[in-house]
Amino acid sequence: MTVRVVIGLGSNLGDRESHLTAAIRDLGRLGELVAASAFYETAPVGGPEQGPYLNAAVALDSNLSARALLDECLRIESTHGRERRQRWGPRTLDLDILLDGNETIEEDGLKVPHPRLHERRFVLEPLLAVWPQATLPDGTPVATFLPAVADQEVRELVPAGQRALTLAAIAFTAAAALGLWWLVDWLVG
Ligand code: A4P
Ligand code: MG
Repeated sequence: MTVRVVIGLGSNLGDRESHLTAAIRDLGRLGELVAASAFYETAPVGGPEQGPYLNAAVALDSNLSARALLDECLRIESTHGRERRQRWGPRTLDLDILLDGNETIEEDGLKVPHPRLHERRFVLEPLLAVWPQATLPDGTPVATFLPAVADQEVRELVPAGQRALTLAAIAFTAAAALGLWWLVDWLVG
């Protein structure tokens, strides 16, 4: 049976953007990629002193079991040189199954929904970007958790292409305004 799955991605070691971009491509092979969020620059939560993270999320429609998805996530992490030295320590790539349809799983080494999902803005923002209507298995809308974590530092990154377009639009508007002003000045004068 195909269900909607959300996987959270995080990286704060090496070329963070490349790790996330490649991992999104790999995750897309585990089902039908419904949506991928923007990247978010986020302050580390918990663990030792470490650099800022890039976080993101993808929504997939997949017929893989949660256990098979976890195995795939661990495999993808290891292709990105993921090492486990300390809990919540810096990592090249972390993939967490946040939601798996309406399933609740409490097994050894696999807990879904992700147990800390509701207390982390770096998880909630990208999750809601790919699935605004997401709910926990008990029906609670995920969006209801956001206000309580509003003080955590999370900044959505504008993709380079979009930034270039915005700058070009500003430059064009300024040039047009200047041209108009010059024309009016010339006509009146
Ligand atoms: N595991 C159990 N449930 C799941 C699940 N739903 N998805 C098991 C994925 N894995 C799950 O994870 C340890 C084990 O959790 C896995 O082997 C799997 O069997 P890990 O990735 O080795 O260790 P970890 O990530 O250090 O531990 P944990 O408790 O999963 O940490 P979190 O909760 O993922 O937090 N700050 C920012 N800004 N951004 C971050 O991405 N990430 C963390 C890690 C801390 N602070 C952060 C971020
Ligand atoms: Mg993890």
